[in-house]
This record gives sequence, structure tokens and C-alpha cells, in this order.
Amino acid sequence: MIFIKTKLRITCLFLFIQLAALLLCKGYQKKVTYIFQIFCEPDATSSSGLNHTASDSNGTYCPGTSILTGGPLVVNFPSGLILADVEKKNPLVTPGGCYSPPDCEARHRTAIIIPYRHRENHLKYLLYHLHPFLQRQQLSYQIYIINQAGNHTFNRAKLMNVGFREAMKKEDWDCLIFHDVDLIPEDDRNSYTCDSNPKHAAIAMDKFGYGLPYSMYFGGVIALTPLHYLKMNGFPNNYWGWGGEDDDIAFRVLLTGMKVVRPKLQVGRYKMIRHTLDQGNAINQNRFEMLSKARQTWRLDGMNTVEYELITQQYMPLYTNITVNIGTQDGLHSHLSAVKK
Ligand code: UD2
Ligand code: MN
Repeated sequence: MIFIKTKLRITCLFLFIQLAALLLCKGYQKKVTYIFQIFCEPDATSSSGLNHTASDSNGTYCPGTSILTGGPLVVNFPSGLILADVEKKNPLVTPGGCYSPPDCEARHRTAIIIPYRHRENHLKYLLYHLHPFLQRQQLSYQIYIINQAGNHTFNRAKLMNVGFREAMKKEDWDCLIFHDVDLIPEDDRNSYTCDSNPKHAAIAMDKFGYGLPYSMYFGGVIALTPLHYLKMNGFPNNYWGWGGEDDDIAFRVLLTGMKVVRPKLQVGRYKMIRHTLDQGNAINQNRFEMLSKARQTWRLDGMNTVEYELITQQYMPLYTNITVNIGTQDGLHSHLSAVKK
């Protein structure tokens, strides 16, 4: 009799453990499941991570708030850093600068669009900080460098229109982050995801004493969904040189009935790598006059009129490089010297 009772107890205990494991593995509580999948699905986390792809994830969504993120970050610029070091530190990043969390299904798909020309040193440090930052947020992401070919005047906003179109051609991104190459985020809680309205992420920069320089300011880093972007007809194509385009973009947000949202001041903090004004990016002297016409121009100029020629698309180890001829004020071919292939 005693023997039978003991046997019954052992069977009950065994059944109870099985039931508990089943409940946890079935995802009754997402965060708990995430922790317990380590035990339930050894394959998902077994290796040090090599060769993981999105399809390796076990179909369980990543937690709503990543357990890998912290708070304020120490931003350093190690001397002698080379891109090969950054590659080694990010073994799960695949060609093109793509990543998906290995152990869970990302809740967000984010494209990072960086307008770019001749800023190799800034790019190196941005990639060094940005890849781990995005991975801690458990995003599915890709980094696009939109590189203006030739030496004609730089056009940041037009490059971002190119970035939007090229990024959306192959992937169904749910958020696009338009990001200066020289800004390094200083807080892990600055989420690179989109909100129900366009988001201004870079609100507290060291160069402005960690505050907003003026209330309409919308430069540096912004996050828009494809719908936000298309609703405002993208960005203006006709701001050549430094300044004004960020204010025009802010006007477009308001003119199309949206508003700007921002994270907390302690969270939207960035370090800007110090630099002087680049050659080929002279101050746009017409910017105030152009801004005064934003109400009329947003419908006439933007994604509906953007013209460019794709020169190369390269899947580099840490980013997708898109080199593009965006021409000049006078059109795509008016200035043949604008582009050297
Ligand atoms: C401010 C804003 C920026 C933009 C700009 C006016 C900050 C931190 N940023 O930047 O968002 O509104 O004013 O146009 O206040 N770039 C190149 N190569 C060049 C020139 C520019 O890659 O030759 C890119 C690069 O991503 C750079 C960005 O354009 O970060 C903005 O240009 P900037 O850094 O020269 O201008 P800055 O710091 O005054
Ligand atoms: Mn800058």
C-alpha cells in the first residue's frame, strides 16, 4: 500500500512538472516564456549565435520591452578602431548591415537611413555604437548609407527621399529612422521604433547643451512610418546646401495634420562628433525664403517628383551602400561633372 502511494505521488509530481513546463512553453506570459524558452527550445539559444537568421526564431515574439536594454550609455571613441573590429563584435549582422534577433520574433522592423558623403571616420564610430544599441532593442533592422556621388552641393533631404524609396523596394519596413552620421545615442531607452505621429528622437544634444535649440527643431534623428512619410509627400528635394530642410520637414508634419512627438529629455540624448562645415555643403542662403513657401510647396515637391540615378548598391558587411546621382538644381544631367562613376 505504502509502495503504491509513493508511486502515485511520484507520478503526480511528474505530471505537475510536465504541466508547468507546458504552460510556460506555450507562452501564457510572454516575458516568462522568453526566459524559459532557453530551457524549452535548446536550439534557439544553443550556439554562440553564428548563422542565426530570422527563421531560427521560434515564432515567439520578443518581449514588449527588451530585457537587454539599460539606461544611460557611456559613449567612447576608441582610437585605432577599424571596421573589422566592429564586424567581429557583431557576428550576427549579415551582409548589408542586416540583423534579426536570433531567439525571438522581432516586434519591429526598422530601416536606418543615413544621408552621407565623405564621413568615413564618423560612420565607423556610428556603426560601432549603433549595431549593439539596435541589437539590445531586439529590432529587425538594416542600415542604409545613401551616398551622394560627385562633388556638387550636398542635399540631405533629397538623399533621404532616395533612401525611403530604395529601402521600401525590397522590404516592408514599419519604421524608418532618418539619422545623421555624426550623432551617437546616449541612452538605451531611446527606442528606434515609430509612434502614431512622427517622432523627433535627437532632442537633447551635447552641442545644444542637452536641450532643444528651439521648439520647432526637428533635425538630427527622426522616426516616421511609411504612412507618415507618404502623407507629407516625403521631404523637399530642392534644399541644396546646409540648413532649412529640417524645418521644412517639420512644417510638412504640421501642414498634413500630424504632430511631432518626442521622448523624455533624459532619453533623447546624443553626442555629436565635432566637425566643421564640409566642402560642398555651403549654407543655403535661400532657406528662409523657401521656408516661407512651405505651405504651397509640400504638395508640388517631394516623393512625387524625386528623380535620381542609382549608381551602385553594395551589401557591405555592416551596411548597405547606395551610391546615387541626385544631380543639381538644374536637373539630373545638366552637370556631367557632378557624377564620377
Ligand atoms: C544640423 C542638423 C542636421 C541638419 C543640418 C542642416 C544637428 C545635430 N543636425 O547638422 O540634422 O538639419 O543641421 O542641414 O543639429 N553630411 C555628409 N557629408 C557632407 C555633409 C553632410 O555626410 O558633406 C550628412 C551627415 O549625415 C551629417 C548630416 O548630413 O551628419 C548633416 O550635416 P552636418 O553634420 O554638416 O550639419 P550639422 O551638424 O549642422
Ligand atoms: Mn553634424
